[in-house]
Amino acid sequence: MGAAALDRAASAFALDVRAGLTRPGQKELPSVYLYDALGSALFEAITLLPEYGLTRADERILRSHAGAIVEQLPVPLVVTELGSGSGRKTRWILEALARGGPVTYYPIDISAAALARCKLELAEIGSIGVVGLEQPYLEGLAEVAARRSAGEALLVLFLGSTIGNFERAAAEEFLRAIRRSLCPVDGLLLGTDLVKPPARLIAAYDDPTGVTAAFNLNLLARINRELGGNFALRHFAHQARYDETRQRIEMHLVSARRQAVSIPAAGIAVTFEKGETIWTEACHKFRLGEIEAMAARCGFRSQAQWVDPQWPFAESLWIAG
Ligand code: AVJ
Repeated sequence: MGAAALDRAASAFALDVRAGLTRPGQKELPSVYLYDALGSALFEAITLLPEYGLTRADERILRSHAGAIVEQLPVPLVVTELGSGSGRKTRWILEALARGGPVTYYPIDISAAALARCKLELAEIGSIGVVGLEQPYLEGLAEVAARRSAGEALLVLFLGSTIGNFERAAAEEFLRAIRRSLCPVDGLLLGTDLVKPPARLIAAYDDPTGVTAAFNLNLLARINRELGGNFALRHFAHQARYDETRQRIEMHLVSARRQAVSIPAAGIAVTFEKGETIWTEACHKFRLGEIEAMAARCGFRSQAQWVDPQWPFAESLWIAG
């Protein structure tokens, strides 16, 4: 990132922190800011926790069904992914496609570091060209759609249940925006975590080793590092709640006491009551029928669905129809 872009990004963070912590009622911070370098490393550690089965389920489905998934799509096919992740899950799809000839893969991510790691991970697979796009998802997708040549179909990957971080209405708005970049015959492979017993979900988001707690608290540490804040991390505690009506996990940071915090670069001083929380993330869970209905409302045809038996998670292939 150039100096100007860096300033812009830093001030967007400052503005969002300011807006989220000064709003009346529930204080909140956008979950995208959980993923700085340390937060991303902590999330990678989360994916190894025995209690957090989501990422392994996602990868198991892709590994076992990559052939069947790519068979549903026309060739030649260009693949793009919203969020490059580590490239580990995607390799199964790319390898299946590469058996039929050279493939171009466009990971889209706002993190240059994530794109670099993804390139490295996929480097040794022959006949796959990796072109990283350091852009927000929809801008990157528009770019990929513009670059592909006539006669090439596009497969968009949106894995890991990242869609679950959006409020339900915003999720559909986002899926409709994806649809607008696509042509009929293009596909969207959407990963969604499914509803499961609350105790299992709580264990996944409040693990006994405290990795998820560290992931959550790192957001306050990031505010201290980047915005000069003076959060005392010891006086906040990680909390995972399950909201049955909204079918979602919510992560909060609970203030252990009445306290004041100042964040100079955001131009604010904030007070917290004892027990007051900052809401940091929502992870929506889905039912199978709900996913099909969502496809229809967003301008897609639900073509096929694969579910992991060990950890209820669905991979859905939608066709822009
Ligand atoms: C990366 C958004 C899929 O919602 O499960 C993991 C993030 N937060 N543990 C999820 C997360 C706490 C994760 N996603």
